[in-house]
Amino acid sequence: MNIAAVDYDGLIPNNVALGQDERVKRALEKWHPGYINWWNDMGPDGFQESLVYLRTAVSVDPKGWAKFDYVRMPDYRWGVLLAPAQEGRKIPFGRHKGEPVWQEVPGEYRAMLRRLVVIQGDTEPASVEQQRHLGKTAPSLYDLRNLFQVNVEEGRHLWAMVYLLQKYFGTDGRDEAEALLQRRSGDADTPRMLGAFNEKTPDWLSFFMFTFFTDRDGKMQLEALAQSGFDPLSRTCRFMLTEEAHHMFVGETGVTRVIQATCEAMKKAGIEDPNNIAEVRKLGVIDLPTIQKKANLHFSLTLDLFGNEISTNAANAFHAGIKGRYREDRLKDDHLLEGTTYPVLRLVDGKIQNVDAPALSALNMRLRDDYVVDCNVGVGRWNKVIAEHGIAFTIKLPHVAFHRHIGEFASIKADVDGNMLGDADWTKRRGEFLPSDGDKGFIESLMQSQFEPNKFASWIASPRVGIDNKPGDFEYVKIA
Ligand code: BYC
Repeated sequence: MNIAAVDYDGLIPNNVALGQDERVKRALEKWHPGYINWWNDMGPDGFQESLVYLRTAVSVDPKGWAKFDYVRMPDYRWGVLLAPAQEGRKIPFGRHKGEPVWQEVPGEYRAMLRRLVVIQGDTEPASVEQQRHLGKTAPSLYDLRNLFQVNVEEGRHLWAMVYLLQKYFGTDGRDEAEALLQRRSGDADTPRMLGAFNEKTPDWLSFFMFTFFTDRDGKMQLEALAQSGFDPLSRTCRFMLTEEAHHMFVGETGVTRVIQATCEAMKKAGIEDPNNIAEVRKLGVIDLPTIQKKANLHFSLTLDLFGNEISTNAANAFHAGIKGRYREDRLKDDHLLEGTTYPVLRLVDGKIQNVDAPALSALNMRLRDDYVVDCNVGVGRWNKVIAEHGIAFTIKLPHVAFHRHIGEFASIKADVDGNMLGDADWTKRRGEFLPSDGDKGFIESLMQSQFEPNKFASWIASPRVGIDNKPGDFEYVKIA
């Protein structure tokens, strides 16, 4: 079969020859109604009958894998798509380095693999749940469409993980697939597994920050899993990364456009001081210090997703050949990491200090460091826009010890520069670093829908180009 082409004949589009795999096909068909019920209950609120100009994967050929058309979201063809197999691929790291990749789950690593697949799977529906109320306050039809594109693709990523569970993990996999539809973001009794996925996404600036920062964690984790010696996981993640790129585009350009609207309005009104918050807000745009606070919040929440600084889980997963480093295949070392060290920021004698730790135990940190580098590239592009307007303000990522709930720094309070604060100081100064109730209230007051083609809310600039090269007045969503 031609792996690049996707079979659209059955209920579940796929390029994994589901038609010849009766057991898995039946299992997925049985899971399908529960998924659609979940989508109808927890997916975008109020737009299920609207026609949305969405891309759907029709191939896994990197040169042309998607087609665009109007679709009602519940009719979106969620499918199972794996990147093509690389012939002769070998396990790239760990104790099995150089052995042929596994096509079945090795018994000894079953529990570890299942846990990773379940955690990855859990984040996908969680983000859809977090974003379900945003449609009603979209700043434009263009943005509304992008939100829904992200949502349907996160739904597809859930399918990707559920396929792995159903195909390779027997009864346990089936139970885990069910549980993925039962947990709910923010629910007191059955929350999603990782902290950041139980937070609210209350407004569009949060959505853009989330897709910039948290989807980028998704990219890093998927890149690490794409290196896996378990080939079906690697191929699944490789194709997910193709879709993920658009999500980060939505985040990066979204925040850029917010910054641009602010800078343009300030220039027009002759306001030079970015800290003149009251005057800037009167212009119907979001002041730069508040944008900084939102970045502080979403960056710090996302850092928690990298787990503990020193992690036996991470060491075991690497040693086993299950989860690699960011772009492991491009790194030039022995890919075993035994006896080597990696510098990790830790809390030693009450001070934040760099300590050399065994490289295997420090893998979460290595991935987090790569993540911070990647974030800074995007932040640099935001700052370029501010500089082009001649405004003296620079957005900075806060220190990694700031506002943490997982790992070394969960036990302390620190400011955005990494200076430790006592509880009283923290309480007093919290509003300097993180959005205050007043900031939240102001942002909320701006969140009014703008559903006329080619019109944008005051607080966000129009995009440079349309999706699928459509002209500015294109009706990206036909609201029903
Ligand atoms: N919240 O040894 P440690 C995405 C737990 S985003 C709650 O450091 P490890 C997306 C941990 O589970 C990417 N608990 O853990 C983005 C463990 O508990 P148990 C999602 C946490 O395994 C936007 C214990 O603490 N994918 O795709 O080294 C939209 C010890 O911790 C947290 C993945 O994350 C936390 N934040 O690292 C849509 C990839 N952190 O098992 C989608 C798969 C740690 O001892 N996951 N704990 O009871 C992993 O690779 C790892 O499990 C983690 C944690 C990086 C999450």
